[in-house]
Amino acid sequence: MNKTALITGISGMDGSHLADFLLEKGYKVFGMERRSSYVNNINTAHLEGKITILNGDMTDQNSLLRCLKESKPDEVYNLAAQSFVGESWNTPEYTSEVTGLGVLRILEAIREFNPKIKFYQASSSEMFGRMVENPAKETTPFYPRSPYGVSKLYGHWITKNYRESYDMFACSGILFNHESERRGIEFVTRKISDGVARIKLGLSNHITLGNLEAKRDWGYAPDYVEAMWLMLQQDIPDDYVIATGNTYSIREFLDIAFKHIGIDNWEPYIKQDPRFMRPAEVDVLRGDYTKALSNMNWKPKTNFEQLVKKMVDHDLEVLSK
Ligand code: NAP
Ligand code: G4F
Repeated sequence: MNKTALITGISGMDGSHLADFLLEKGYKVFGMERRSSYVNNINTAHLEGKITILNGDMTDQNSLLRCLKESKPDEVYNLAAQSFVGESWNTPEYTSEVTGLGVLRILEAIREFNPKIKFYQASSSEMFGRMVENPAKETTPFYPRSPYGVSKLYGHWITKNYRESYDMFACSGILFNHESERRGIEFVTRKISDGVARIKLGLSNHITLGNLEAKRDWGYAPDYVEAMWLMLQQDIPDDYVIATGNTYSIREFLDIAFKHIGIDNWEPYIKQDPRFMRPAEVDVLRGDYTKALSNMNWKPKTNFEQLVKKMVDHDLEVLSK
């Protein structure tokens, strides 16, 4: 019989890619989104009629229980979060409520409704922060550097705690940065691909950024949602690092993006603004996905250059229209 999945954060980048992936697998998909006066369906318009949308909020316990009752899922993927690291210094309490305590709320709802439901938690490489070990693996000690990273750490440990306390099938994917054409415009990769496309089309003459030296282990989101699903198909619930094993700076991202539109000397197009600098920076991230490869046969399919070009090409196409 076909399985049913409930995805929180359906309107986000990962939520929409995961829905595409699960529909291909024959799942019945429910997506939870929060209701507001403004409909954010930019990533989900193509899913209309294919999935069922439920309204709920990570800060509202009863709404989570209701979403479970209405969807009766076999698997829950908790992707909802205040996911923007920079914003987490402006709204640390709210970020903790949604990104940290929200995980506890949904675990409690599952425990009450049906503890047999398999649960995926979207943990983050931001939990490694200062990177005590490079590359980081599942056993590397955590050292978060933002209210977001600290909130994710709570979500990570409470997921492990519910697994151990109540024998629940609860897994955390410690995902390193992953991007796609559906990435939110505030994140540095999409800001660059959009900015570069605007420059190419004569719609702008600069991009304003913060720290160009930071390095990230960037993968492609559609590759990464497969890993989320694989974790819930294993015999034993466990936590996995999902990464590419490579790290590149913002400068290197800019270099490929600008060269792709025929500009070699891109520095004059960049303005730097302290508004985009962070009170505490994560200088470098790099992950070791050996465990995911050995246990689940997962590996990334898209390399850095392909990722950058896909994003720029997409923004060129969208803006040209
Ligand atoms: P995203 O595009 O920012 O999506 C976040 C989703 O959470 C959006 O659908 C958002 O809905 C929803 N949300 C926010 N606050 C909510 C609330 N109070 N109640 C219900 N829903 C709420 O993030 P993403 O990049 O797809 O990432 C998915 C998850 O993976 C997040 O938990 C993120 O922290 C984590 N993660 C991401 C990466 C990465 O590199 N992308 C790496 C590691 C971990 P609205 O549309 O209403 O705002
Ligand atoms: O694109 P970012 O905002 O992503 P960040 O902080 O790495 O967080 C993303 O990845 C995490 C996984 O490691 C996720 F958990 C999280 O939810 C999110 O998806 O910033 C990347 C780097 C930072 O070092 C930042 O300081 O880019 C630098 N940066 C430089 N200029 C900028 C800018 N970041 C943003 N957002 N905007 C800029 O103008």
